[in-house]
Amino acid sequence: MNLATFMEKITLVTHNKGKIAEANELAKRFDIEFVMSETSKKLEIQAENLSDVSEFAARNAFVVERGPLLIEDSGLFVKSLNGFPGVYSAQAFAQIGNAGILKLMEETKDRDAYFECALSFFDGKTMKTFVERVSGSIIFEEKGRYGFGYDPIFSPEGYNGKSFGEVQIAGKNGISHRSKAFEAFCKWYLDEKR
Ligand code: ITT
Repeated sequence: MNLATFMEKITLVTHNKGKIAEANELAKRFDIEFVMSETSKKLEIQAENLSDVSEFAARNAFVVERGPLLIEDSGLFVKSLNGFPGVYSAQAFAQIGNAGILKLMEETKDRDAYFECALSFFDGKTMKTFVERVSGSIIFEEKGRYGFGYDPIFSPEGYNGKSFGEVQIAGKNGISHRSKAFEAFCKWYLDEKR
């Protein structure tokens, strides 16, 4: 007899394998698996907040996917930089990277920052977006070999200066912006299906 649990598969349109890994580690307890789309691309518009970016991208990807999908847009918001890189996080990471952010903050005492995640589900009719944050600070040097993006320079509240780059996926998922958004999505989705 096959006792394998039935896993619900949902398309996540992203090119970022780190996002898929974090989302799947979290979603396994809901018997949900996120599958990277091979057919569509996330089209990112320039907007003032992450949810506008993710909702636009979700509608756009649906034209190709023709089925239920998720898009996730995240960003790092640094208080002393007036919220930069924020909605420009992907471009800033590509252009100046973690070293560039640290350089911009060399003389800065106020290190407050947060990560935000906007996760949008769209099935052609229903658009549902979950926005979550994790607060913390920008440390003074890159630390750790786990995670991706800005993880080596961000220390969440209560971590005593340890960066997200120094913890494995399960640890980051205990408090991250992404895990909170995906958890809220999984609960909502399973509830909707009942
Ligand atoms: P997709 O757009 O294909 O989903 P991406 O990596 O470009 O992948 P975002 O636009 O959402 O994703 O992310 C903007 C930037 O913020 C990008 O450079 C990410 O590496 C970084 N980022 C997002 N979430 C992060 C996290 O949890 N930890 C560290 N950096 C993160």
